[in-house]
Order: sequence, then structure tokens, then C-alpha cells
Amino acid sequence: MTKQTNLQKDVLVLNMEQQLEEIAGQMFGKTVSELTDAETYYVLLVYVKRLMAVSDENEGEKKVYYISAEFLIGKLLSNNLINLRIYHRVEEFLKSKGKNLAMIEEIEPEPSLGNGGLGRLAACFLDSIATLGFPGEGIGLNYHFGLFKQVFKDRLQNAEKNDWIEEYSWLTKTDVTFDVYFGERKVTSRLYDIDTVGYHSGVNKLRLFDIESVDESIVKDGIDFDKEDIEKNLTLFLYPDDSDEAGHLLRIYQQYFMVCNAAQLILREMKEKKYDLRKMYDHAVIQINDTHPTMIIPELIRILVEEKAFTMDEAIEVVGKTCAYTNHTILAEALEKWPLAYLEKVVPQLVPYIKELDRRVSEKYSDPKVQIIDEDDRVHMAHIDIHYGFSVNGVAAIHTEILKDTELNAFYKIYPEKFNNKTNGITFRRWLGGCNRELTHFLADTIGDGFKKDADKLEKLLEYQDDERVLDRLGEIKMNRKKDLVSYIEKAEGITLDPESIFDIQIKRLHEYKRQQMNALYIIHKYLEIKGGKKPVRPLTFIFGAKAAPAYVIAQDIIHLILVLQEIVNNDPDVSPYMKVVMVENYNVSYAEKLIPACDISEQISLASKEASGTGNMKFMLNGAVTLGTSDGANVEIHELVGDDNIYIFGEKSETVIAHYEKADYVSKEYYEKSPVIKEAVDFIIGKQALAAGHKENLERLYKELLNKDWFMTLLDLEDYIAVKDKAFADYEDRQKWKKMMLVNIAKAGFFSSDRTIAEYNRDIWKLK
Ligand code: CR6
Repeated sequence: MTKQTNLQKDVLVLNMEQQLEEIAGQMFGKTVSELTDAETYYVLLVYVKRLMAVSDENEGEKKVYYISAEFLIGKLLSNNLINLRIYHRVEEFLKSKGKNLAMIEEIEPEPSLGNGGLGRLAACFLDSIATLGFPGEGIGLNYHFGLFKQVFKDRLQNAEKNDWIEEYSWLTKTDVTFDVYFGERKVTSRLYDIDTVGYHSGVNKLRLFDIESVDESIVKDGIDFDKEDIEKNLTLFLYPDDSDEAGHLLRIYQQYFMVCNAAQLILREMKEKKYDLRKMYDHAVIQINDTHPTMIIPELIRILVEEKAFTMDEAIEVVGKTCAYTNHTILAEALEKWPLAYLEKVVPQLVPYIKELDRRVSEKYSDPKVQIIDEDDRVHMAHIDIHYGFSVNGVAAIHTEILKDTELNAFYKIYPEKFNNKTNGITFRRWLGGCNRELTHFLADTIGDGFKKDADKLEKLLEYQDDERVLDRLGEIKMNRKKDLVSYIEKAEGITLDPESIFDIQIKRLHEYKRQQMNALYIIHKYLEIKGGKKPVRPLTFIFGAKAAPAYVIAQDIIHLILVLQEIVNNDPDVSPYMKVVMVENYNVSYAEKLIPACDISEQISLASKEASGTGNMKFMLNGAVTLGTSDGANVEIHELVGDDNIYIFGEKSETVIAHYEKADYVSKEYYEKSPVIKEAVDFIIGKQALAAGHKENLERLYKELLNKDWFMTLLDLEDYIAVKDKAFADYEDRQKWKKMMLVNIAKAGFFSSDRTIAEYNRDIWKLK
């Protein structure tokens, strides 16, 4: 970009007030003071988009393409204002016109283009890539409804469609379209861009592909639609229900649509810039975010061979030096294995290439564990990435070790040099600056604002760990966020909470391995204790937020149990003065931004070895919550950083858990039978009270699951969990000691900045200038 455009940007910033008045006039024929909050939001959106359009793009000889089926970007207005460093000025100007920026931010619909951690990570990475000034872009799909909206009816989860694209949105329609072939069937794509601006830095693009013929009107009740009608449904939803064959096929259609467009976009850029395709890896690095984009490998090889006169050997070499893979899970059901027959149906043109890639592997290695196509003719997508990419990374130290030692050990033996760890991170612009402005200001006043560019500088806070004034201010700020949350929940859920109580929060996707059910059993235990006359010193508030995949039955049952407990506990006059339970409806990024700053105790209680990293754990710590967790994922690194005194760790270690799986010797019933405490809590699920408040079918199914299967070993850790959680609640009463723990957690959170993570990706994998 030229100097002139910089100047343009400076002028736009300088004349912000005048610009906003002008846009208000053009759009609504009003002055800013006459606008409604909704109109003000659109005026701000148009202004910020103009600003980003004339900002410098981060450019260079080599670029990273982060391909991902999910980008859980969340609302963008306040984040963009922060990164453009005009938040305060805009806020002041609006105030002078009688408006409140925080209220205007509420108007923005949230784009829910992701499920959870993996999608949110991609969004944090875009922010950090832009902030560090690296040339890079995200490539994904423009889902019209994103992840479903959760509604509770009769204490059950219902899924509704989740509109987010309005007449004015952050999307910019481009004139880029590509032809995409599914065998003989051709569809046409359309590219939409969302600018992502770095903090104090240039702009990168998130490129979202859509299909021209998409038809929102085919979605009738809830989220049901005709899964066969690809031309109309391809980009309607994120991960449509894949409990049946049509759902599986649709997912493959989506994945191929994504990578086919990505490949064409990348090759187009190579051509425009007159780069030598035979040295593609000098100009492009493709980061494959989990296996959803894996087909980019055979697709690129196919194009190079069929259209660019490469031999197969040459194509494999060039693509192999361009592609890198990130693994985000060891859960078998999340590691994609597509039946070859499905691929033949959707993308017959890729199948000969996949077979050739498989043939080359089987020629060299006989170990069945490393084959691409297995005996049942299923294609192991991760195996394509590992054999034909140059890097394989896990997302936390313990996760990468488990990959190397256990899950991917056979591959590690072949390619030790490919394996590396990149512990996840979060962008502090959103998860501190955006969601906790008061804390951010206080930190800047206390230790200077260097931490905004260099997160490690947060450690300076340690010098104040015995400073009563600083500790009291931290306590005060926490109380303010709790009060904010109390009024929000009052409005949103109709439940009144006590800000003086301890806020214990578990927010994340609902999955048995994350063990929300263990937290629920603790709540039952506490409820029975209080009923029996043993009252807690201070009231306790248990908050949950979680969506369950619509086809995941037990997860729905766990939600049901929590909602039943909410009903029983909150309406019991003997108990409700001492404890409350809330499961918030439609938990999403915006809700997280309100919950996390208000948290005292962060629940990170997954079964050791199963949570690859977690990123919520990092957000809580940064906002001064203390972790109650297992030795799993990034909890292990949090523990190392803050030390034994500033975290509550419980439960079996991952080696023990893995050994249980290997020997298949975990029997949940044994734990139930030998512990009266466990028995009493589990029995409550099908007791009179629960059945009166809930549904027999759901509660009985969950009860049986816990007793007969308990695949994620809830009962294994329950007693230890109860003991350690009780200890944490007791420690909370030593207020000064607790505030010191808060301070140490904030001070040590710098390591978890996604700026650090991205700097490491670049140092070890991408090598951008
Ligand atoms: N569910 C992991 O489970 C990790 C994120 C981002 C997950 C979680 O521990 O923090 O990825 N994995 O790396 C997948 O989505 C497959 C997640 O979000």
C-alpha cells in the first residue's frame, strides 16, 4: 500500500466526529444525536469498515494461509475499535451525544462460525497474526446460520437457527468467484472478506467462501432442512447434524468446497505475483487446522499434476513442503475417517490421488497403524496430513507428549523431526482489554502499559503481591464484574444472584470428557449436605454455559440434569439462601466475555489426557480467577507457572488414565459401591425429587450410563474433586490470601498470549519475514 492510503486513514481517524455525522446523514438522514442505538451501530460499522479498507495490508514474500472450518470471531465492533486505538475517542464522542457505547455493542449480532475452542483459537490467531504484522489470511466458509441458537424448553435443549448476516455486516462481497466440481456436478462459489485489523498494526483478511445458489428459505422449523440439496444448503450451517449418511456426505461436500476454493485462491495469487509454482513453499505455507481441511493436500497435488504439468513426485514434494497440520484432539470419534465410498460419491476426481498417496505409504511401511486407507476402506484424514505435510503439532505440552508417546507413536517413530508443540494462546485485546476495561486500566496504571504489546510484562505485577492497596483494588474490580454479571443474568435468565457469594463457573461445549456431570454430582452432594444442616460459610453460586451437539444424546441428558438441579436448588427455601445453580441459555462468545471477568473459581475438570489444551482456562486466569482442575491440557502449564499455592489440582494423572484404558480395568460401579458419598449423589439422579422436576427417560439413561459405562471416568475422581473443591471454598475466606492468588494468576498469564503462540508458529513452522 502507498503512503497516500496511510494519509487517507489518518484523515479518517482525525475527522472521526465529522465522518460519523456524515455517514449518519447519508444512511438515515439524521444527526448522530438523533440516531437510535441500532442505527448508531450501523454507522459505526460503516465507518470502521472504511477505516480498515484504507489501512495498510501486512505484506511480504511469504504468506500463511490458515485454513479452518471454524472461525469463532464473535462480535467485532469493540475489538476493531480497540485495535484501531479509537475506542476511547468514539466512546467519548458518543457520550457527548447522549449515547452509551457499551449498550450499542449489545446490538451487534454474534457470528457463531465455530463450535468452541478450535474455532475461537483460529479467531485469536487471526488477531495475533495481524498484530505481529505477518502476511496471512484465514480461509473458511460463510455459514449463514453458524452454530445453532440454544433455547431451553421444558428443561431440555432445543436448537434454533441463528441468523447473523444483516443488510450491513462486516462481510464485504468480492468479485471473486470459482467453479467447484463435485464429479460432474458444478457449483459456483463467491468470496466474502472480513478485514481483521491488528493492534497497532496492519490489516489481514478472513476469506469466507459461499455458494451463489444458497437458499435460506429451505430451513423450516428448528434447524431441519433437506440435506441432499447441495446447491441450496451447502453453506447454511456449521457442521450440520451428521448422525446419518446424508449428514456425513454434506460435511464432505462442505470440506471439499472449502479446500477447492482455497487451492484456487492460493494458486491465483501465485500467478498474480508471478511466483514460481515449483517453489510454492517459498511463498505460501498452509496451516491445516485439524483434519477438516485435509483434502487441500490431494486437491493441490491433483491440480499441479493435471493442470500445471507436474509429475506426481514433483507435486507431492512441493505440496509436502507447503502444508503443516495441527492436531487438536486424541478423542477417537473426533479423528475423521471417511469411508472411501463417500469420497467416491462426492469427489470422485480426488480418489485416484488419495489411493496413490496410500499406495506409496503401504509400499514403504507395513504397520497397519500408519496406513491411509484401512482394511474397512476408510480414509484416515490425519494420516494424509502426517505423511504428506512437513509439520505436526499438538496444542499443549502434555498433549504433544501424548501424541508422540501414545496416539501417534507409530508416526513419531518414522518422522520425529515433524513433531512439535505449540501451546495455545488467547488474544489479550479481547480477553482482557475488551471484556475487562477496568482491570486493564488498573494494570496499566500500576505496571505501565507495556504489557499490551509484550504480555510477559504482566509479571511486573508480582512486585505488588504484598501491597494491600493493589490487592484490594483487584478484589474491588472482581466485585464490580460480579455485579455486572448479576444484573445481566437477572435480565437474561430471570435469576437473582448474590455478588457476595463465590462464583464457580464451568463454561465450554458439553461433552462427557469435560465432565460437567461431575460438577453436577458435586452440586447434588452440597445440596444434600445443606439439607442435612451443614451450611457453607458463604453462599455458593454454580454457573454453567454449554451447548450440546444435537445428535449427542447423553450430553443432552446432562444439560437436562443441570436444569433439573437449577429448579430444585433455587426453589428450595432451606437451600437457596446458601446456594444457587444457573445454566445460562445460548452460551456464546459474547456471554463468555461477561462471565469470565466475574469468575472466582474456574472449573477445568476434564479427564486427564482428554482435553488437548483448553483455552477458557487461560481467559479465566488472565481475569484473576483461580483454577480448579485436573492435570490435563494447558492446566499443566498453568500449574507450573503459578506453583502449587495458586491453583487447585485434583484427580488421577494422565498416565493412570491411559493405563486404565489400555487394561480396560475401570469399573465405575466399584466406585459407586464402595463410596456412600458417591452412591448418594448418583442415586439422587433417579430419586423422587429429580423425577418430579425432570423426565424419567433422560434421567434414567444418564444414571445407567454413569453406573454401567462412564467412559470418561467421572466416578474415578469424584471424591478427590469434592475434597479439593471444599478446600478452595474454605480458602476463599482468607480474603487477602485469595486476592494474592488472583494477582499471581494474572501476573503469570502472559505466557498464554496468542502473540507468543503465533511467534512460535512462525519461528518453527511458517518462517515468514
Ligand atoms: N474442542 C480441544 O478439545 C483445544 C481446542 C483448540 C479442541 C481443546 O482442548 O483447546 O481444540 N479440539 O486447540 C477440537 O476441536 C478437535 C476443541 O476445541
